[in-house]
Amino acid sequence: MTVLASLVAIVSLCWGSALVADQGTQASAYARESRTRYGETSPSTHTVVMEGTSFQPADLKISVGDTVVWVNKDPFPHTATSKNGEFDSKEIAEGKSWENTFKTKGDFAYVCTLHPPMKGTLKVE
Ligand SMILES: [Cu+2]
Repeated sequence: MTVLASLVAIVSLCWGSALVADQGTQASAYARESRTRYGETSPSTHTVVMEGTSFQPADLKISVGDTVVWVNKDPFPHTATSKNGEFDSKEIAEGKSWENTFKTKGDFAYVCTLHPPMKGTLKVE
């Protein structure tokens, strides 16, 4: 083998391993991206506005792990109190909010204990 041939052999060996390493990096980067894009969706936060003595939206569907924030825009207090005792905001003063993260599935009917006709439903699935 000539010196030149050896050099070429060495260079192509290095080149080859560099290419393999690069492909590996790209593959793991792609895997990371795929997980983010196609895997379990990250928890989200939903807002229910309390205004005009009503919940808006009155009916809400969320996923397990999501958070709901009740925001009181009325000039008097409200509550978000589930009928089965799963959650209770207690009084949310004017301009204040209360949030809860839901970790179990279920259908929850809730009311404002201060204004019983003020009703909502929350579906956690
Ligand atoms: Cu109320």
